[in-house]
Amino acid sequence: MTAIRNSLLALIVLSALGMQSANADLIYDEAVAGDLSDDNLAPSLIPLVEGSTIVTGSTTASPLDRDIFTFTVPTGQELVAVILQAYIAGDDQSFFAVAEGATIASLLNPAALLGNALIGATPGAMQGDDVLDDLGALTFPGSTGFSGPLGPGTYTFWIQETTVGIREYALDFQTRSSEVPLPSTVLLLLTACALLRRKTR
Ligand SMILES: [Ca+2]
Ligand SMILES: [Ca+2]
Repeated sequence: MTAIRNSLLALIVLSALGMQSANADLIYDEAVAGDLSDDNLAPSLIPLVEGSTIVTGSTTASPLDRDIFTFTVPTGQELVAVILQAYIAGDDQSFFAVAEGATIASLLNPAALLGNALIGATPGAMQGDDVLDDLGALTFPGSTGFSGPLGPGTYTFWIQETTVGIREYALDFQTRSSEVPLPSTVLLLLTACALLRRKTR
């Protein structure tokens, strides 16, 4: 009976830890981890966590500093929002784009992009707004376009200031599980607790 009780306790602890990690934030800060790649064929690799993955950095047109990074949305998850958490730029805006895959084949051909937008200055794409829908709606024609969340797969993002000055940004990439709803986890915990109570009587 002790073995069963220990197993159930381990199950409860592991489930609780799993719930905690699902809510943890991950932050990639250029000030700590270094400038994000300028190379569309060799983007920086960002580890993605379920919940919030925050990428913060800066971009300038001169000297040129474009920031290009890639991550994979795992099976069973989806990217539901990209919040422009911070944007310090006065009244200007920056170019933001996404491509499918671990590279962007061309920075000159919009057909290489899944989505593109100018973010930071127009209603709905300002600080505090979700800009994922703006990417899908396309500021510049010629890219694929999309609507709704982005499903499992590898994506490469590109943010770049194209006029004078430095643009400081923080983007919150929000993912959630598309397969295991929270009530199932709660149900598992309740079942484990009920079994434990019965076994210890
Ligand atoms: Ca940068
Ligand atoms: Ca860069």
